[in-house]
Amino acid sequence: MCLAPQDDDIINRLTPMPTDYSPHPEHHFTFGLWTVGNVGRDPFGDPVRAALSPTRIVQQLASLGAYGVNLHDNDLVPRDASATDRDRIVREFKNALADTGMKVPMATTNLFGDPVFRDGAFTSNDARVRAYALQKTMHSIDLGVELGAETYVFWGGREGVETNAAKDPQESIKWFRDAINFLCEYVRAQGYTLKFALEPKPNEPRGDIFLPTIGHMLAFIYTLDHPDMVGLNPEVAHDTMAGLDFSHGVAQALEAGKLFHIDLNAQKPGRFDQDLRFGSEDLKGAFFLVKLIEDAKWPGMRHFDSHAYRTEDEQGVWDFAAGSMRTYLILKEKVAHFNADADIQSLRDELRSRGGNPHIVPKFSALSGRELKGRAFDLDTMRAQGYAYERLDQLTMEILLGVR
Ligand code: GCO
Ligand code: MN
Ligand code: MN
Repeated sequence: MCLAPQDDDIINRLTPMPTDYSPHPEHHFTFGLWTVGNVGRDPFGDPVRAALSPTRIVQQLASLGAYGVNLHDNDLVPRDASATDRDRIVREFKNALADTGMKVPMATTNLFGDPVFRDGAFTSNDARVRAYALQKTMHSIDLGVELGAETYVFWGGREGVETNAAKDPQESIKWFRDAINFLCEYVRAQGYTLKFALEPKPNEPRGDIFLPTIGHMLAFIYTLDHPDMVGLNPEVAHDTMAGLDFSHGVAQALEAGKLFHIDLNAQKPGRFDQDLRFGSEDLKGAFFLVKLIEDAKWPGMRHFDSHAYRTEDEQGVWDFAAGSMRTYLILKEKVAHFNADADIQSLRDELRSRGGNPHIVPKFSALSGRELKGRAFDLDTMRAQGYAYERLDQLTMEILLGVR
């Protein structure tokens, strides 16, 4: 087959497609207060932007078409706020939510900023720190539920080591398990319907973080007392930092019914945690991620855990936010093109029907085992045949490049 377009294709291409990439609440786009609120501090430099108030963030994101905002306890209520201050801040924030219709679908705890967590929270060597981390998380869960959160994220950025002389890694896993079990019981005792989403990351800020990948976390979940309450919050950048194919990890979580939340951003491999705008690196990876999520009709939140370049002023922050959602919607449209592309689909159909009956390897029985042992294969033909993946990938690239 050649790549020359048919007449119909040329006509289709000349007819402008109705394109509307404007985000709306039903797209379920969310941002963290800490993401658009990022002031551009880095290990080498001071903040470059003024802090934005949570109410301003809510109003701006609502006007851009987002569904909601997510938060750490201390993104909203400062660490040293009095009880009266806390109530006032929460009241004002709730008013902004009510005025705009914005939701808070996810909440989480800051278990990394306070120097008390320098050796971790649930896995600190100091038992008092482990207890304080539980206390802080219980209060933060109450806040999240008060704001309507249905998912509660655990990102253990400080749960790790720089030197393996510091901790017994088996004991650390047990401490982490004890903490999650304790908090599951707390949620049940309060009568909350909250689900937990664990977020793996291989390193940064710790030299090495425990439970570093989706696979590690998934295996860990099944050792918990209430595995049904606990799933995953995977993040593009984190698996990319580990050199893994993110969409494969997400697929495994989806297939297990454990994709409870997702952190979308972009990242160059082999770098520090960049938190780049979704789709701005590895466009093909972003495309196959959107394809996976959209084809599965996954109902969850499309959460952007990323921030504007440090070069930006406030306008750049809103450009970043609008761009994140727009890129997702453009890729969603590309997915529809891919799924409707006759050449691509016929190649895929041919691949899937190759070898005849897809159940050619039956469930084991004494009979099927005996039959398979005796079957003759035409190995020469099977060895000689190519898979046309070059052509398939080129067609995919041409969709992404906008010429198909
Ligand atoms: C990171 C993490 C965090 C978490 C956040 C919510 O690399 O810093 O991705 O942004 O997602 O703390 O739990
Ligand atoms: Mn991250
Ligand atoms: Mn994250």
